[in-house]
Amino acid sequence: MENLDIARSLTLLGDLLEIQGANPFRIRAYRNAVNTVNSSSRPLADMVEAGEDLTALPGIGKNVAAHIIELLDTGTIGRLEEVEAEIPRSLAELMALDGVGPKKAKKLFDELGVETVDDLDAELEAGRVQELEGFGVRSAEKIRIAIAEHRQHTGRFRIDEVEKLIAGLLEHVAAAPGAERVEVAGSLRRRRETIGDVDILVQCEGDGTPVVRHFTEFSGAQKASAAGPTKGSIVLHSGLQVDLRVVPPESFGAALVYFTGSKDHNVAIRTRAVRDRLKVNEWGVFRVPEGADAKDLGKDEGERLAGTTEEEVYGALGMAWVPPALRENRGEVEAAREGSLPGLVELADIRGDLQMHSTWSDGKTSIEEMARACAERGYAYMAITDHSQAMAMVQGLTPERARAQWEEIADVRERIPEIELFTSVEVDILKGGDLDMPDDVLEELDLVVVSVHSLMDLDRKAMTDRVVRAIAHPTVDILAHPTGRRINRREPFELDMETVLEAAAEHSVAVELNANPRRLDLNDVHVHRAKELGVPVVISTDAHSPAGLDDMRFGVDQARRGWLEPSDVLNTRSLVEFRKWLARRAS
Ligand code: DGT
Ligand code: CA
Ligand code: CA
Ligand code: ZN
Repeated sequence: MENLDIARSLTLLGDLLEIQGANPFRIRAYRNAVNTVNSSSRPLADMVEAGEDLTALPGIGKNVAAHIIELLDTGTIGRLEEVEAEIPRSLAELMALDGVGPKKAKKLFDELGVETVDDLDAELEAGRVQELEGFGVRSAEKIRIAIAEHRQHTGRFRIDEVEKLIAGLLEHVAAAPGAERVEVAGSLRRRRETIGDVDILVQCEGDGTPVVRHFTEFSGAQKASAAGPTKGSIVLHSGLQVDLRVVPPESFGAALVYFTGSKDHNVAIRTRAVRDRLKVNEWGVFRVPEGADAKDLGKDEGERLAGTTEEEVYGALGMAWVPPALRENRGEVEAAREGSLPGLVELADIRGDLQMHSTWSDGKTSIEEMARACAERGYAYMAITDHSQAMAMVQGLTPERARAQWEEIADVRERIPEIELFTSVEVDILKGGDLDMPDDVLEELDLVVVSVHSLMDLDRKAMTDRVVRAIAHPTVDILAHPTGRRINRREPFELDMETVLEAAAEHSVAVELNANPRRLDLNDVHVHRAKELGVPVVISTDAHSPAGLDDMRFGVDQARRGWLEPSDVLNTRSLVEFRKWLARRAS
C-alpha cells in the first residue's frame, strides 16, 4: 500500500465525518495527517514494518496512527466502514462542488436522498433543491453552474495545456500600462504536472488599477472580476482561472515567495521565522520588536529586513534561495538552512534521448530524420526504440524486422557520424513477465527497454510480480513509463513501486522518467525514492516525431521536483561513461 492510498482513505474519512457534523478538531486532525502523508517521501508501510513510531511524524496523533496501522494490516479502517454504513462515500464528491459544503451535502442526502452529482442534477431539474430550507433559488443556480463546471473539467489542467492556454495572456499582461515586470507564480512556477489555477504577479510602482483593468479586459476571458487596485481574476474560455496581483517593487521578492508557495512550504518557513522573532508575509520580512507579539503587528509593521528579491527574503530567514521545484515542504526548508540543497539537474545536462519511435512502428518520421533532429539538439547519443510485435496494431517489430532495422541504423550511423545511434526495442512485458522478444535478439541489442502496454488491470500482486520478473531478465536496461498512467485520463497500474524500485536496484536496471507531459511517469515522489535507493533515472521523451523531442524539458522539471542531481540521471553521462554503464554486466 502506498502513501497515496493511505491519504485517500484518511481524506475520505475526514470528509464523511465533516458531513456527519463531527468535532472540528477531530476533522482538522485528519486533514493535518493527510498533509503529512502526502509530503512524506518514505512509504509509511516501510516505517510501520520497521517498527517505527508514526506519531513521531508531525500531525499524526495516536488515533490516526492506529487507523493507518489498521489500514496497512487489514486493507480497511473500521471507523471508515462504520461511517460508510450511515452515509454513502459518494457524498464526499458533492463537497467538491462550489456552493455545497458539508451541511448542505447532509441536508441533500437526508431530505432528498441525493448521493451523487447525477442525483443532485436530477433534483435540481425537478426544482426540489431550491425549496429546501437554507438553499433558495440563487443557491440552486450556483450549484447548477458548479455541476456544469465540474463536468467540463474535473479540476486540474496538464502543465503543457496551461502553457499553451496562457501564452497570449502573458504577452497581453506585459503590455499593461505601468507593468514593470511580470512573473508566473504558484504551481506553474513550481512546475507541477497539473495546475489548478494560474497565478501571475505584476510589479508596478504606484496605483495598480490600470494594470488590473487591462488584465480583466483580455479578449480571451469568458468571465472577469477586479477586486480593487491590486487583484483581479479571469476565467479563460477553456475554464482555466487566472489570478493576478499587482505588487510594489520593495515587496516583489516577498510576494513571489508567498504566491509561489506551496502553501505547506510557506507555513514551514513562517513557523521557522517565528522562532527567530521574525515575521514573513507577502510584503516582506520584518523583525518583531522586543516585547511585541507578531500577531498584534500590522502586515507591514516592524523593522523591515527584506522584500525586494527572493534571495534577500530567504537570506533574512537564514536560508539559501530555494529552487521553486523544491518548495513542497519535503525537507527543503531544513536543507536550505543547512546549506545542503541539491544541485538540481538542468536541461543543458542532458546528453542523449533513450526512448523514441520511428516509422518502423508508430513513429511518424524515419530513423534518419530522428537522428538529425537529435543531433541538432546537441545530443551525443540516442536510441531508436520501436515497439515489439505484441503491439500488432502499430506493426511492432518481429525478430526478423528488428534485425532488418539494424541494417538501416548502420547506414544512418555512416551518414550522421556526429551522434551515436543505439539499437534498441521497447519490448512489451507480457502477462507473466516474459519479454516479447527472443533472448538472442535481446542479447544483440545495444539497449533493452521494457514496458507494459497490455492487461493493465491486473491486481497489485500480479502486476508487481510481472514487472519484477521482467526487470530480473539479464539483458534488461531500462523500465519505461513504469506506472502506465496518463494524466487526467488513466490511473496508474496497481503496482508496488517500492518492490519494483528495490528490484531495479538489485538488478542494476534504470527506471525511466517519461518526459511526455501526458505521462510524466515516474512522478516526483517516486523519482525521489529511486534516487534514495540508488536507482539511476533516465529522462526520455518517447517522441513519435522530431517535435516530441522537445518534451525533454517537462521531464527535467519533474526530475528537479524529485531532487535529482545530474549524477542521478543516467543520460547526463558522456558517451564514454554511458557505454561503461551499458557494459556493467560484462565483467
Ligand atoms: P494550484 O493552483 O492548485 O495548482 O496550486 P497553487 O500552489 O498555485 O495554489 P493557489 O493558486 O491556491 O495559491 C498560490 C500560492 O499562494 C500558494 O502556492 C501559496 C499561496 N497561498 C495560497 N493560500 C495560502 C494560505 O492560506 N496560506 C499560505 N501561507 N499561503 C497561501
Ligand atoms: Ca495556482
Ligand atoms: Ca490562485
Ligand atoms: Zn511505451
